[in-house]
Amino acid sequence: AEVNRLQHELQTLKVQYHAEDDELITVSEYILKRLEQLNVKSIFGVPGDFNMPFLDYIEDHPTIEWIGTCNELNAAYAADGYARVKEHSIGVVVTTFGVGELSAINGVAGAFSEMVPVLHIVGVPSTTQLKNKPMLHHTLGNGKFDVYTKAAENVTIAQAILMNKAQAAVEIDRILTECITNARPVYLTIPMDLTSEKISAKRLKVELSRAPPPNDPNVESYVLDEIMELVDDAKQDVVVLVDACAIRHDLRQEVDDLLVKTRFPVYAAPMGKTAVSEEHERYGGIYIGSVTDPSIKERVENANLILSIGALKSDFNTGMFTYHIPATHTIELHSDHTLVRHAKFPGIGMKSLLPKLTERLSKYQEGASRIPVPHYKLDVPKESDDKISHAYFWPRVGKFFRKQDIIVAETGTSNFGVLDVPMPDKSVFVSQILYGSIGWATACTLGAALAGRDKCLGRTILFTGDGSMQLTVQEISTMTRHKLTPIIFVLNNKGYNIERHLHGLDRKYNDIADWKWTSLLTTLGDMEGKMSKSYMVRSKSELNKLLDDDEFANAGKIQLVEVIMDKYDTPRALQAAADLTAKMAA
Ligand code: TPP
Repeated sequence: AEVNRLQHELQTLKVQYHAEDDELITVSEYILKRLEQLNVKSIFGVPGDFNMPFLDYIEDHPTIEWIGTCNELNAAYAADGYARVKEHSIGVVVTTFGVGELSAINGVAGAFSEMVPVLHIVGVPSTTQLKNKPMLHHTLGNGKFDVYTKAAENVTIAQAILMNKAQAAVEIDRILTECITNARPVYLTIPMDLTSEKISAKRLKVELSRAPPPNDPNVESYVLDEIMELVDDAKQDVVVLVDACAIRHDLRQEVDDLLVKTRFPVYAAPMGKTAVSEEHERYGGIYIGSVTDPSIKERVENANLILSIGALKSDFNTGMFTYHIPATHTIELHSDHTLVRHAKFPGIGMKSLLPKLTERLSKYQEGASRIPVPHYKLDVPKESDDKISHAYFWPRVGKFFRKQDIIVAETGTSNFGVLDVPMPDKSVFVSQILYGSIGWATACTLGAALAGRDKCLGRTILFTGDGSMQLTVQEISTMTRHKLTPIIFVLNNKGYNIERHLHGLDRKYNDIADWKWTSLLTTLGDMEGKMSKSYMVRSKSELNKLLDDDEFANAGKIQLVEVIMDKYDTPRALQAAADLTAKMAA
């Protein structure tokens, strides 16, 4: 808290130092200017009478585009997807008071859970109305105007409830700084009458700091010595395990440097997939505790020491908590603390610790290089029938992936199936393994594709189940409207396959209504049928023919592939996780 206060003071002093002129701008312009500095180019949401005065400013903005979605939940999911793919930026969702914000809250909660920086802006009644509390539309009719904010407090790390213009800039900067330094959602309400109020633009001259609080140098140096001692004892038999927070806290470069300078073997947890290039010569595959491919499992668990970077130890991310690695063999680097065996060092964050550690560890390079890391690959199996099984499908689509593809996978068989598939260098894997709200992936794809467009990445490829897609399917129309060209694979296995394997294999509640999937694109946006193409594949031969077709691979239009699969067939990793879940519950 003290460090934050000092940083805040420093920021204020810098502002005063730069305050040679005092240009006035509106509160709305101030917010948009900050978002521009954070490299935001798309804002998602749904209009409402309480937010439209602010939307005018977005619509008139030269570089930020308003992406109107079909509902607010999807807007929040899209903002989450945008932030994940864009990196060094944030996702922004704008909703209206009550009805809009409550719809978005599940999406914001997912961003909280998975540590994604999202700003949720809510247009609220005027400051006079907020004080007098008349029985306005969108209220509960009981005069309680703060209920929605109270709900938001549970899924955001900072809130700014603007009630006057005097503190507006300071408040906006405070929550945005929290958002970017902690990689978590924040909440901002703008009363209608404040949108056009004029405030000083002075603070904008200094960009917001992304730097985490500095480590105490004495403690940091002690931690480094402790780690070095353990690595010595381990005789350089060290394995690096990289996870979600290495991506969220912007450590890709630092991790790459560590691998170059030490040549330690590296593995990834599911949520850390593609944090390190899966084509890296020291990359050995995905580690998921007992769910891991046996040859990989042994190499990780037999190492003398594990250097874990950015771990997020949720059930599905750890193979239902089955890491067979004793704490005495583990060093864990986190954004705000370090664990050396059983000792915890609060306030020692990995962003500044890791580069120093890398320098000191580089002396092990020669020894570590001698530890072999078999290149992880997944062959397409030979199967006697022509049905598209999971065992066949995932390695086969793996061959279709290219450098810089963005690969989005939905909760369900997709999330588990795709884990085993090696992905090309510079590809980006996006999934919601901890929060697991179905429907997320489809709307996330909208944001991911827009961020991919900003960054000139490759194709956006979505894998989703028929059940999940029924929750958020409307957002396909927003993709078409903005000329985005994702490839959408819908796995049609007649319902909730993952749920069948967890409980109620043949229960009717795990069945869903059948849809004509191949008509969706022309119903949802591409009415003339010129901007999209849809396919159904029922057999291995049809699948292969499609995936080998250059026109399909480079279509430059939105495409949907309905993949017909067996109702009960499921990926290896999902079966293993389901078995462990059953054991845990017994
Ligand atoms: N509602 C939400 C919002 N999120 C959830 N995770 C669930 C319900 C419970 N749930 C988890 S997976 C799933 C359900 C209902 C079914 C997914 O089915 P589908 O998308 O068809 O994928 P499949 O496993 O068949 O590939």
